[in-house]
Amino acid sequence: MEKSLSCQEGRICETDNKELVKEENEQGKEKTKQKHQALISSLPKRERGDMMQLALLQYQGFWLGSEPALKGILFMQDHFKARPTDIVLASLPKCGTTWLKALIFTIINRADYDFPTHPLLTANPHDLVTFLEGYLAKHESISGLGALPSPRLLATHCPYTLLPNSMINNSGCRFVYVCRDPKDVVISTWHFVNKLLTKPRPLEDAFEQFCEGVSPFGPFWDHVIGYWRASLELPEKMLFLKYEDLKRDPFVHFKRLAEFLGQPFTQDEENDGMVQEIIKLCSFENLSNLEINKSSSTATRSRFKNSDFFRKGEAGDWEKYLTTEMAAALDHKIKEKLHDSGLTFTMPL
Ligand code: PAP
Repeated sequence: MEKSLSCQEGRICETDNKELVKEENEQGKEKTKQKHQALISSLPKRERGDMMQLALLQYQGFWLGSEPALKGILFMQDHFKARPTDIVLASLPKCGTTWLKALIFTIINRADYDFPTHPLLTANPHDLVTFLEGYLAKHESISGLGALPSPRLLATHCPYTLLPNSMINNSGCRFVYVCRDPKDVVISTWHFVNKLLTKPRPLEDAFEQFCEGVSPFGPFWDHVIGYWRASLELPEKMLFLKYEDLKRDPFVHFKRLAEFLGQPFTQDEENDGMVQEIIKLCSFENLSNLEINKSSSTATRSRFKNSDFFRKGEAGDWEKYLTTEMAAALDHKIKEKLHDSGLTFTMPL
């Protein structure tokens, strides 16, 4: 079965035209731009290695990953209107975003695509799911989002407390949040950022900053705790997942995910091996070996190559990089920060 992918690329859709009227006129846009620019230049900044564009900006307690990300979030707060059918994947960078984009896309569209001709075989997961703040920073307009047919699958790194009201108060709009052992997040982020630097950054520097709370969209603990608490308060609105759980037992957790998304696997689908097929299609081994993900960069993310989103795909790779003391220090910090929340990251692998 075939379905046009252009829906994710901003084709105008008549049924949603009413959302387009919320756009500002040119004069209003210019004013907003100036307001955002003034705000951005007043914010505390922290560098990460020798590339200025990678500097983090502190806004309302969070270190937002780059100036465009902040612009996108500000634009989202001012203009984004959630629909009751929206599905939003939220995460900190390097916690499993690429994997979950592939998975959720596959689960919710499984009636439309066959495995041998599946879109994931020829498109990177990031090109199948709209990254909200990236899209808004680039387009400075919500009309492309208004053009997406429902249910929209969107992604964000935005901290919970900075989300637009319409996402929080909209009873239908659902969130899937994925997080990961912070020790693996440090290592994964360090490798990723080094790809852009002319001189690799000492791991000790990156580690210290992370422990200080200065990491993209961090502090790590404040980001996870915002979504964790929301998942406890509103379990039907927020599904909180851990990368390590998905790695350990994909069958159980993919079924949970499908149920949460309102599309549980039927007994026939299970008997036909549908869950296993999805596990295989979205696996690190499969996706990272596809031609599309081996090297090519895309128009939407020219700074990074598709292959940059696939490194090891393992839980516990930090052991090869962090000393016992470093690991213990970060574990201690996380325990201290999360102590009364019920959330832990000491999971058996
Ligand atoms: P992003 O937020 O920048 O999109 P994200 O996808 O969250 O990054 O994280 C990338 C990590 O997920 C990488 O981890 P590593 O550096 O420890 O290897 C990447 O390898 C891993 N990853 C990507 N795709 C998959 C997958 N299909 N299954 C498991 N892990 C994956």
